[in-house]
Amino acid sequence: MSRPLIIGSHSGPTPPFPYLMSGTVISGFGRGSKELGIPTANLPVDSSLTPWISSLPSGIYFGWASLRLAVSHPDCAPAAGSEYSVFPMVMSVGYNPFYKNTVRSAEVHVLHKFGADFYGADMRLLIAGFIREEKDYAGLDALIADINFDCEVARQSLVRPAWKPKEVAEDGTLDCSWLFRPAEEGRAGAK
Ligand code: ADP
Ligand code: RBF
Ligand code: MG
Repeated sequence: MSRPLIIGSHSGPTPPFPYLMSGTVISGFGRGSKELGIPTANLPVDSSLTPWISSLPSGIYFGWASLRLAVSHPDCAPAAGSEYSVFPMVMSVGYNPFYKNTVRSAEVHVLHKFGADFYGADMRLLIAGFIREEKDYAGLDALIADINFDCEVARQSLVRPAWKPKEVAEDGTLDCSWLFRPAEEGRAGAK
């Protein structure tokens, strides 16, 4: 079934978006997603850290990921005056019906080819929009094809000016200052 490549209004995210989430990158299910070409950085699903997470519908989302990478990390390229490097992302929240998980997970595929892992890094997310519900599939190839399509949706949707992360929001641009803020101020204002 065909679905749209571009999601959301040309004037930017609309309520209830954006959602802001943060956490430390933890180990996931260890299913070898990396070998499939789709590594996912997992965040704890913890309602004491992210109060709204239990009411967020399960599904596939897109937006921006901000990573506080060690200075020695090959991809450490922080924005001016910030410790955080910002990349587009796609994200799955839920029970992965294809794998029938019993625990709800939040996992982020960052749209960047990394030279090294970043387990333990502080990650902030700006979830800008909803792509689709989670699905079950007849086989792994169909799941991978759908995820690759999600990546293209994220790229094409986020390249529009009103969806790009600007440290200081200009007229009509998305306020993403939270993605760049110093570590100790990160939680203030998180929705
Ligand atoms: P796990 O089951 O532990 O989550 P994955 O196979 O999903 O293992 O790999 C996830 C790890 O791969 C991340 O925690 C991160 O350190 C690393 N990684 C490398 N490139 C990416 C990327 N583009 N997006 C997300 N994680 C990546
Ligand atoms: N798992 C599912 O069971 N159904 C899905 O529809 C689904 N969609 C995903 C979309 C994206 C963008 C990402 C990053 C993951 C998705 N997953 C889904 C989770 C996937 O099964 C998990 O990352 C596996 O570990 C990949 O092998
Ligand atoms: Mg993972």
